[in-house]
Amino acid sequence: MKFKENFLWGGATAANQYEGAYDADGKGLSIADVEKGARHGVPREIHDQVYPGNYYPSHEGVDFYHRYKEDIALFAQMGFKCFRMSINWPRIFPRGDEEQPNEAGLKFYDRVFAELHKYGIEPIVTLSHYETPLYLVQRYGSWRNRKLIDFFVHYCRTVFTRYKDQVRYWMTFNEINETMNQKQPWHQAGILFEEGENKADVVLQASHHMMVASAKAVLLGHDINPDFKIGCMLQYPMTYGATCRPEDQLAKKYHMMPNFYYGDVMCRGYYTNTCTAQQRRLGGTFTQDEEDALILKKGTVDYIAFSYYFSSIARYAGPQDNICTGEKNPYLERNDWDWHIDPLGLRLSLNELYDRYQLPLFVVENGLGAIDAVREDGTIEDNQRIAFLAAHIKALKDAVELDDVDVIGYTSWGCIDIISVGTGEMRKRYGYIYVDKDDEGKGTLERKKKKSFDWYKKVIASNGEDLSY
Ligand code: BGP
Repeated sequence: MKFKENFLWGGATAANQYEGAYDADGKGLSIADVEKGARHGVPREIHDQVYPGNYYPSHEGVDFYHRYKEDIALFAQMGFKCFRMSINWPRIFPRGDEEQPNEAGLKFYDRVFAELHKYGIEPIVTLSHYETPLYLVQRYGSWRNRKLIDFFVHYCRTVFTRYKDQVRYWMTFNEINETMNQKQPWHQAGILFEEGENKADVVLQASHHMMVASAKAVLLGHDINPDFKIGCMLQYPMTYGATCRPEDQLAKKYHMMPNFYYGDVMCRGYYTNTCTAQQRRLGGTFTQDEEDALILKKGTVDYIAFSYYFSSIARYAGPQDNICTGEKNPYLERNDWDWHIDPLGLRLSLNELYDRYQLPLFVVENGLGAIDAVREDGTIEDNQRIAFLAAHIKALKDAVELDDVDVIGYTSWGCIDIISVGTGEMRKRYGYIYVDKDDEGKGTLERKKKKSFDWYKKVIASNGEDLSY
């Protein structure tokens, strides 16, 4: 096997990190809009509203809202076949529970999709990428509440209908599995645990609602346009047992269970033994409506989109739940944010996912967050990024050519520098295109091509054959 002729090469972004214009043209607040900027090792503060005098990075992003033409023209120069973006949910439904959508918000995406199609670039759209309307969190308790399913499906119906001839590839919830992995699943599910609340119950209940919502969206989407391809989106944390001690391999299995929890339901259509075992491990319960089993069964996804940045190690540290992760892998280097650099881990991830689900895969996030220096002459020699991407694309190629894994496309993360989700920083850059903006939000927002720009252009032009640099 080789990369298919129509392999989808491109780049990926998310509205909350890219668009800005957080209150323009009737947009409501999303959960990202009340998150302050921070830095490596310092968690981002989450507010209950926008307080003057604070820096909230999403408010301006890097202003795609006003600069989409310039940016898309640059993507076209690189030869992008596709572009991953998200629709900012509260731009369409400012509170989230309205009957009527915000026409001005819809018009913005009309313009963006038209601009992409002008260059033959296929939009790949995430429906919910950390942009749950804040009002739904405050009024309804977010995904704890079953009502969110209807609000989400109504939003999906609106955008599916409006863009049925502009968008073919959709994905429902970005990194849905992080709902179970995070201390506070704020980004994924709009949830901060309340005092006295049973966290396991909340996570299982919210996850159930999100997975039912996703399945309903799949069914509805196929109804509106049978050509739609609707995927789930997972963060894939490639994990190695710390040693060949069998207990460490068991620790690896335990570490992966929360991730397969979502994959199994969304791809296979039911709570598998991995899921029920994981529910028991967490010690939580949740309620289901009678119709849910059938919806989950029928609304399985068409493909699996996933993000891959690094690998981890799991070590067995006592009975069952006691897995210790976070160890450094002596065989791998790390980036400035301490993430292991592991291209072979991508090939292994592709194999593990394909072996388990036999569904087409789409690598929708991968890349190196690094500090880029602009030289006096204005050039940016991001050699480290090129080396990272070349090695990862080579691993992807091996998965396709040697392991016969079915892959639809590859969109590297942050193809233009955008706000980091983890820290709100700008200096953690992923792009082929530099944006003049710093961690305090200052800068001209001017765009500049980095050295990787021409390199990626060559990769795309050769359909992944020429990775040389
Ligand atoms: C993923 C998110 C993205 C993106 C990426 C990089 O988890 O889906 O939104 O931001 O991680 O993370 P960061 O921005 O913290 O470097």
